[in-house]
Amino acid sequence: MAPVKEFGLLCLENPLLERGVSDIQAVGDEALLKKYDLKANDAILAEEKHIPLYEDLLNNYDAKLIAGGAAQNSARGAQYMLPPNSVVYLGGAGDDKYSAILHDAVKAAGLRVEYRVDPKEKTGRCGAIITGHNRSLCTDLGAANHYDLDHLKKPEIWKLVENADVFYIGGFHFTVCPPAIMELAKQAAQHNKAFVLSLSAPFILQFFKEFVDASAPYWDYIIGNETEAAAYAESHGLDSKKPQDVVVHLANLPKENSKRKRVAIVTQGTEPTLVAIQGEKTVKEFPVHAIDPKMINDTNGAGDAFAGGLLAGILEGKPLETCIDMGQWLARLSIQELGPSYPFPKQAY
Ligand code: 26A
Repeated sequence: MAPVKEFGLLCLENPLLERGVSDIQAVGDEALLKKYDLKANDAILAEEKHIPLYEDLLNNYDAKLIAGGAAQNSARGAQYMLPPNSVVYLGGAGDDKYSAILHDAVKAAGLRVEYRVDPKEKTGRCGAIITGHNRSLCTDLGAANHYDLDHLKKPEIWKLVENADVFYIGGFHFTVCPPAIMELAKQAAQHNKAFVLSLSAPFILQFFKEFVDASAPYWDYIIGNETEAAAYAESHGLDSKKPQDVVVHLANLPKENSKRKRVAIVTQGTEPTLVAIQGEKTVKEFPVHAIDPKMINDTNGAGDAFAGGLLAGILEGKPLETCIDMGQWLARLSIQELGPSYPFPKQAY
């Protein structure tokens, strides 16, 4: 097999530093959800009332600081499975001690980041409250919300774009800079590169539908979980919300680059992953890599890890079945760690 091209995978989204508390103090966590009016299983943007949460987590709940941001988790995951210098990640960060922590974390993971550094805004924050298998994520984007097209078009960044063969966009970026997403989408279609998008969260499909739809013709791979598939069906008025039907619908939406058949993937927690290919009626099912529930530490970021493994396979030009399996392998590793991370010393696929 041909060696993997340096920085062949380019990812874009919102770098965040996570403050995570998990189950250890189950009662405390329930109370915390109530205090800030958060659902046990959700991912939302912070409102005014949520802002004190971040200090509260650090001061009163012994929260751990963890590198986060969904696509940055996937980028670290893909790099985990690939030769050194395979992945580069773009997003907006501040010039503060929190961005320094992020830099250290990604350096340890071997991930190259090119942040747009905002001199005034704080690095983005995410409160992660884990109760059982639920995770409540509350994000204050800060500097991540200021990513812009100017950064993407800087000659040294654009060179990275032109060099890459695979683009991965976390759907959470639809809240930030749709023009940057579209720029990468068009670059992919023009040069027959792979454009991979994750739907990220139900609220993206509710409130950012027009941007999602504008990018749809460019999707070569579209990834979502069962709740995102249902949210897509709801916001688009589909007859069926069954993931088996939604995945076929997604695969067969109109497509710009006819040289690649679209692949749509819907994960369903411990249930089999569903895969539909454009033009094919049958939905393929791939069982997850089973794990003893006692071994599960934290399912936050399982979907990000899945995307990371899948992306590593796509970049290496592996068959689709292998790409899916690589995603499930990495997800299984990640849920045994605290937060969206991967075990060291490294394990080999
Ligand atoms: C714009 N929003 C809400 C977000 C996020 C986010 N990453 C980017 N943008 N909200 C939560 N996350 C990340 O999702 C991961 C789990 O899938 C969290 O940082 C968490 O690591």
